[in-house]
Formats: sequence, structure tokens, C-alpha cells
Amino acid sequence: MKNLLTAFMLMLAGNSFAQTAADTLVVTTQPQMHCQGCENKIKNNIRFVKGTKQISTSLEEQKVTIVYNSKKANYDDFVAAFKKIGYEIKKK
Ligand SMILES: [Cu+2]
Repeated sequence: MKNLLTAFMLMLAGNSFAQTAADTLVVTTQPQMHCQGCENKIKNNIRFVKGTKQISTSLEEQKVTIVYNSKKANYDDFVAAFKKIGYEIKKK
């Protein structure tokens, strides 16, 4: 019984760790974003990449900031997702 409890607590600890495994990716796009339509297109598509938690764009700074779970997605997943909608990305 004690072992079971320990195992359960370890599981909980593992879970909370997974939830905080958030990475932030900041990228620039090619072609550049030039209006809200571009921003929306990116946001509405990239948010479907598995593991994406939050996505924001900045026209002035020409950057896209993505907060994601690094256990579920990696940089290449985002490269592929951007490519699908016609953008190349570079880490900023
Ligand atoms: Cu546009």
C-alpha cells in the first residue's frame, strides 16, 4: 500500500513537471507578415500544431512567438506547419 502511494506521488510529480515543460520559440517569417490577415493566417494554422500552448504575432517586430510543450513538438514541426501555409521561418 505504501509502495502504491509512493508510485502515485511520483506519477503526480512527473505530471506537474510535464506541464511546466514549456518552451518559447521566436521566429521571423519569409515572406514577411504585412497585415492582420497574415497574422491571423499564421495564428489560425500554427495553433493546431500538437503541443502548441500559445501563439502571438508582432507586425512591427516581424516576429512570431510560440509557447509550446517541448515534449510534444519540436522546431521541425513548426517549420513544416509554416511551410504548409507558404512561409519559411528562422529563429530570431
Ligand atoms: Cu497580409
